[in-house]
Parts: sequence; C-alpha cells; structure tokens
Amino acid sequence: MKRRKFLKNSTTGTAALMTAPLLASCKDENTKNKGANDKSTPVRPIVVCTWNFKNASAKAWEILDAGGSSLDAVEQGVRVEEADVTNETVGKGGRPDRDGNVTLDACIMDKDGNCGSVVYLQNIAHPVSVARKVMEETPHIILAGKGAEQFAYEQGFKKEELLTESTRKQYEEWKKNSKYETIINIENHDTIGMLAIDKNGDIAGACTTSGMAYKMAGRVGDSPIIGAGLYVDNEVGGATATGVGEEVIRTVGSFLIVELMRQGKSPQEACEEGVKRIMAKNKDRNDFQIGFLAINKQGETGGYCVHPGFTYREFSKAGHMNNEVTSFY
Ligand code: SD4
Repeated sequence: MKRRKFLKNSTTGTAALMTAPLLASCKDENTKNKGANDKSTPVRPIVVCTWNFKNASAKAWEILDAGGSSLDAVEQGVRVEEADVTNETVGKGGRPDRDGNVTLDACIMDKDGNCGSVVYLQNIAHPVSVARKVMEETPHIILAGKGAEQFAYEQGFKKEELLTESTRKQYEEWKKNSKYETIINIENHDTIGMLAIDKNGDIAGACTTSGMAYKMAGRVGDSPIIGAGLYVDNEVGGATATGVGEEVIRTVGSFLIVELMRQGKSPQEACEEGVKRIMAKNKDRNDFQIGFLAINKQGETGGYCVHPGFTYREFSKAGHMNNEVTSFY
C-alpha cells in the first residue's frame, strides 16, 4: 500500500558528533532547518548528501563556512568517503565486480554547467578528483577504464590496491554461489551524492560509488552519468540519486528532478515525481531501492525513495541533521 509520511528527521549519534573536531563550531539540532522552508530567505551556505555521512558533510561544511566554493566543498566532502575503507560501497574498500576488480564511477558538476566524469576506473582511490581533472584539464566530459586510469597517472594520482582484506574475503564467499542480487539499503549507506550552495549562492554537486557489488565486468551505473546520478543547474537547483542505477538511467532521474523544480515543484515534490516515474515503468517489480535527493536555489531540500530506510544529511548554519525521507511503499 502506498503511504506518504511527512519528512522526519533525527539526529543520531549526537554524542559522537560532538567529539568530532570538524563539528566543534556547529550545533547539532533536532529540528529541521527552519530557514530552508522560508522562500524569502535563501539558505546559504548549505550542503546535503545522500545517507548519514557525518564526516563527509562536515568536511564540506568546513569549506563552505570558510567562504570556499561549492565545487571545492563537494569534491573534498565526498573524498572523505572515498578514502574510508570501512565504507564498502565507495572508493577504496569498495566491493568488486564479479571478476574481483574494484571499478569506480564518479562525476562532478559546477555552477556553470561544466562537468567531468570517470567510469570503470581502477586502481585510483579518488575518482571524484580525477573527474574534476577531466572537467578542468581536458576538452572531454567522460573518460573510461584504461584511458581514465592513464589520465589519472598523468595528473599525478598514485596507483593503489582498492580491494581490502574484508572485501576480498566477502568476494571469495560470494563466489560460492555467484548470485547477483540488488540489496535494498545496503549497509544503510552506499553511493554518496552531495549537493552544496556556497556563500555566493552558487550550486555544485558530486557523486561517487563503487557501483553495484558483483556487477558484470564493464558495467557502469547512473552515478557518473550527468543527468542520471547527478545534475546541477545554477538557476534552479541540483539533484542526485542512489540505488539501482539502471532504473535511474531509464528516467534520466536527476535531470528530470531539476526540470520539475524549474517548472515550480519543490525539491520534495520533484523527488516524489521522479520515483513515481520509475515505479510506473516497473509495474511488476519492486525489489530495488532508489533514493533521490534535491535542493533548490533557495536552499530548500527534499528526498524520496522506493522503500523506507533512505536518509540524507543536511548541514547549514541552523545545524546538522539526518533526515529520514518518505517512501513510495
Ligand atoms: C549504481 N547507483 O552503480 C549506484 C550504486 C548505488 O545502492 O547507489 N547502490 O547503480
């Protein structure tokens, strides 16, 4: 049965948060950012990211609060998760494909509509930074596989083993049955998509992932595809996605959500419509999760997902919080 709840929020792990040095200057609040719903007062700076990535959002906030650009904020923010080997869905320590290779997808987009992306990148721990180099140093937008890796080395990135002891063991275990399954809310965090508005009111976004665990070799998801896993239009807002990328690509989800906001929908309404479009194409199936997150130029935020469990973290002067979003089911 379809049910709609109002956006809830929770501040989990407040005690742990208070010990983190990055957060020392910010208060942790239990209430939704009030300014975010007041259309007359744009909320800036502000950063939001998929799931409750406290350290990543705090890093981005540190940059925004110091007057840095939204582009730097999202790059540096998502790098925190790329470096965290305990996060087995992003960057180093991400789960491999079915041949045992860790292949990473990431993209970044700035206020001027410039964008860069890497797909199927191996042996490099920070795909988002390679994506930024593609954006800034090449005439192209997407580099794939060996070409992307070669470009990364030319740009000074170091070769690294991305498979960890933990993911290697899980892979060996997986090989016993070799069954490809899309797990809903894996680890309760997966791909990180981040959207930020800086003090100038400029919007940027980034998205990075190791993709679906045990995917076919060569598979690329939505996360590095501009318009699918991420889209930013500085006049309107930005959107990002997590979940089964194939479904997000079929609706060009993030672009759709930004266009719906351009037509007057709130971020919340636009995310709901995005999920409904996906479900309309999946009348016989609901065994997958999709979570959309959006922000508009005013700093209003919203999210919606197929199944309960998806959350997004929001960080502004009003505080930082983990928002549970409403779901289609
Ligand atoms: C993908 N959207 O590769 C990514 C992965 C993800 O939950 O978000 N997993 O399809």
